[in-house]
Amino acid sequence: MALGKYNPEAVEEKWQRKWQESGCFEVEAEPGKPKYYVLEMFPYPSGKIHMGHVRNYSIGDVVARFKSMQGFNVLHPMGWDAFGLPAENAAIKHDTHPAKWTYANIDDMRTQLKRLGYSYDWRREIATCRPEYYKWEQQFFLKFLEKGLVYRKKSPVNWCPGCATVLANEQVEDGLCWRCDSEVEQKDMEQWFLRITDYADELLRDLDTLGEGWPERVRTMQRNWIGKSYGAELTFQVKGMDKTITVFTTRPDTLHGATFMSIAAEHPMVEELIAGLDNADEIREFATRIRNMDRIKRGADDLEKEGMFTGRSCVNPVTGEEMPIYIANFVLMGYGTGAVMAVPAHDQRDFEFSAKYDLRRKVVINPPELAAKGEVLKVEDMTEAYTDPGILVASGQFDGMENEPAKKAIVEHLDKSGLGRMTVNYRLRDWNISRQRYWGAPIPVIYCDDCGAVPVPEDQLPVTLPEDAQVRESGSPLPDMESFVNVACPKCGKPARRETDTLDTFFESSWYFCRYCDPRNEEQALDSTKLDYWMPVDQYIGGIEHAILHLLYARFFTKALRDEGFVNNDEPFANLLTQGMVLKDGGKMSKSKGNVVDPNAMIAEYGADATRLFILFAAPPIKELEWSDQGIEGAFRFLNRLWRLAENLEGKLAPADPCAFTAPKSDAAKKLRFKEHDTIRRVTRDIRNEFQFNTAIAAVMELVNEMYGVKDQLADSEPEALSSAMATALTLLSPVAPHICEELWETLGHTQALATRPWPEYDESALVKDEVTLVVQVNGKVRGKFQAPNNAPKDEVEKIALGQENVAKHLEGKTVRKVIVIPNKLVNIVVG
Ligand code: ANZ
Ligand code: ZN
Repeated sequence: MALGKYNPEAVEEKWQRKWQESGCFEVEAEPGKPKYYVLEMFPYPSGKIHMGHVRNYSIGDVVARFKSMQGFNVLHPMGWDAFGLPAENAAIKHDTHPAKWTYANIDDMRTQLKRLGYSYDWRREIATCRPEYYKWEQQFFLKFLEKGLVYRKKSPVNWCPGCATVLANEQVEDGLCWRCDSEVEQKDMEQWFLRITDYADELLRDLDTLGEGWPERVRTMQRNWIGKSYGAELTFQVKGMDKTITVFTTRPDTLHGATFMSIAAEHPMVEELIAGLDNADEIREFATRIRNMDRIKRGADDLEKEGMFTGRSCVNPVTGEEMPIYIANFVLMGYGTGAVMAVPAHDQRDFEFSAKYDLRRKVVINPPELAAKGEVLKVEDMTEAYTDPGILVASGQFDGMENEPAKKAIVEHLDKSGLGRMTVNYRLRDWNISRQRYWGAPIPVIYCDDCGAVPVPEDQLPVTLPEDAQVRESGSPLPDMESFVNVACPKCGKPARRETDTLDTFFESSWYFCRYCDPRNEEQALDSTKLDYWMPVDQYIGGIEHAILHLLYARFFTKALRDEGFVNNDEPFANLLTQGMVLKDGGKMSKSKGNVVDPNAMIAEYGADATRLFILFAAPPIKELEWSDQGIEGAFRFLNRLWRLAENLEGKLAPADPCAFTAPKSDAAKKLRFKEHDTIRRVTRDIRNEFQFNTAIAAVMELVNEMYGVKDQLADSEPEALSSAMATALTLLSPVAPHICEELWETLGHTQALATRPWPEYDESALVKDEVTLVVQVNGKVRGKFQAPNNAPKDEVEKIALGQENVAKHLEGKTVRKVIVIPNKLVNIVVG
């Protein structure tokens, strides 16, 4: 069979069909056989794959193929994160149904992914918008509800007027909707929440156990998001009222310096405090304006501080001094208690606020360097708050204490009168899972006038999303769909109404990796035997943009499912790789910039192998990757070069195993054999070491070059050397460019597909060189180089070194005092 011209399309189509027919990527749990679960974050079925997808899935595919060749039972599934707003918006725009739009996109994208030759077990494909999938998360919802992990409450929510829906805090970016960039408003609504805060401590603690497997950057982001602070709650009496205000502070040591009080515009006591004031209306207006301000902006350091006096004061419990109560724009409800004791000398925000409203400052923490000189920091000298540690002053019985131990001492002192206690506070909020949208999983609850919110009985699941809905701009059609809404109360049988909110789509992506272990199970959500075998995911791969949202929810969900007895793992993802972005001309690819490279066009022109090769060769996976047209052409040229090499040697090569060649005769064969084994060593090491595919590929390219260099010499005399090297090159390159490697492998005469072959192992002894190069120095300066037999005796090496022409010149008229030989490396001659 003559090879002919390299035609990627034909080769790729052929092998994709063969892999599919042989089912070589279909796996089952095999207790006793080591497993490896590699997963790429599943895509939203937008309809078109982009370069980010190609990068993500190509990285995952090399890992999967590499591990499989290393003998692991590899689970490598793919599916669709199919619910969500874009489908609804697209359906509105194109006057179609979100389901139709979504399923058509899934079909398109599946075809595109298959065209790239990824080693997925396609039998396990899932789409989260199918009732067979979301049925189970409705079941989880009910279990969580029963346990109190899901609850309903009225609360200010982020409302996006553009999408007409509530957004989670994580979906608000710089005060704008993450999807449509509308300004997000605050609104009070009844919502369903998941008590992720119950797991705050565990989520924080386990970040340490994830250790090396997770990028430090991601762990830090999660740590900050959870935001644990140790502090205290202190209670203040309101003057002239039978009321108190409690604050959360991380600095109880500064209590003696608290000269006023700042409360949030949403604080429940605002009305009571201002009742009867002449300017009450003005204050109300101010509070409303602040409430509608974006929360992120309100929390930003550079916010222009603004406030209004409420007309009331409270009393500092340790100094007895009056503290006027202000409404302040930077104090947020929902963090701590929504009230802050203001210490303008030691908190920068309070400092700025006091400057604006001319409020008293009082120094209570003295800088150690002043204390050492017997001086005290003066308020007049301050241009900003002093926030560093120091010694307490003007603090009564606590004077002279260091501020750290003073925290506890002051809280204990207040505790005696019930006015203070140590607490821990988290920045993390409970997860709002209600969405007022159509294209999502229905929340399985029914509202009855008599019985309240009644869970849908489990045997009535799934609550199926009605398919006959007409989506519209003005929000979800569900509330107006009588056939969906009107239902009998499961408890008392009276007419009742269904919940019309759907679940946040992050609910689906929080457990899909579990479902892949047993995706077609109709009896139960998760089969523990299969789960115990496959979980956790050994290598998870996706974008850094999911560092907080998805990854935190998935970790939480795994723990919640564990506590319900569904899962036996504490963490879902043992190792995480966040791949870098694909850039063009230094910027992110985007439609508006017109710099989008369409992978389908690349595949059509150069083939899937060249596209994969380029994207893996251009940069290490975690780094940004700059798209370059020359780059993909280069990748294509290399594959052609490989192809031509095989063509050149057609008829000369035998179907050898990698490293089959062991007894070289000529120098050329010796060198080639060394290169062959050294390439295995390098490629294996580079893939193991943080998946450095770029250098691994470079090593294979060198091997191919070496073969070109010696092929004419060896083709007739020692063709076994070439057969062996060729087998190795193809095997090592096959995870990256699988189709062409399979094809050439087959033309060598092999009958077993490369994809199912073992990863080659190099022979240490093949890496021992017969000859080594030594450097000669005279008094530390390099004066020559020479070849010597490997591990030659010292005196022999010394003799050759001294005999070197250039060396001899530098020894003339001098006495050799000492010769130092570092075996196989260096000879240093010391002369005087
Ligand atoms: C008095 C004080 C004195 C404070 C001082 C700081 C320095 P972290 O570390 O982020 O937890 N605070 C409390 N609740 C707040 C709210 N709802 N909105 C805005 N600020 C709030 O921050 C805790 C500190 O942030 C608390 O400690 C409180 O100010 C403020 F020299 O209390 B501190
Ligand atoms: Zn009822």
